[in-house]
Amino acid sequence: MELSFATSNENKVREASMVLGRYGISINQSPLRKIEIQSGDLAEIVEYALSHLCVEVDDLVVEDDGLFVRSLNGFPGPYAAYAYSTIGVGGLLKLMQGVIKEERLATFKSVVGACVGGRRFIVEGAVDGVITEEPRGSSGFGFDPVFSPLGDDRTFAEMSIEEKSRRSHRALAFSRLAERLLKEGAL
Ligand code: ITT
Repeated sequence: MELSFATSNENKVREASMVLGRYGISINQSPLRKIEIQSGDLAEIVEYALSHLCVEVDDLVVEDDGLFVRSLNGFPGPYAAYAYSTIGVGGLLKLMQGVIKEERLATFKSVVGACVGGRRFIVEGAVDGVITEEPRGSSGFGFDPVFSPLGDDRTFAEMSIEEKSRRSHRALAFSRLAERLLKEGAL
């Protein structure tokens, strides 16, 4: 089966493709874009986007992510894309200057929504980690150079895409989607 991913971010497609490929599902980037409402709740953003896109198309996927930094009371949360394009990685590190290692906890969350065979599916994945004191690595995208998942000293940007696509919030959400589709006979 083949799904279309309505996203402007080709890195997301590459990672999702690695995860879904393990289940025999292929995915391509769709030129359609999700309408993104302002909400603190990623699932609400995804549900709204699906409610518009799924009227016209089927076998479609959307994803919304957030980066929740504990010492910043959850900022940037669902505004991670805006924070990345405005203050960037450097700005985030500046905001966290003086925050000690033990208090640099953060969570990456992914909510993935799909309409397949006329049915809607919403799944989530989250991974806890720390915001490093300086950027490391050149793989991946966005905040990857400063996010290090708990239990590993490396940042996501120091891992291959193959490895990140086994451990990330996106990896969890897309494997959950594949499992739901298989379990509910939607493929
Ligand atoms: P869409 O077209 O799918 O919306 P986007 O990149 O704008 O693509 P989001 O709205 O979900 O995606 O924004 C999430 C932002 O969070 C993204 O732009 C990155 O800056 C950051 N982000 C999300 N997942 C990430 C990951 O795996 N690694 C690093 N940064 C990530």
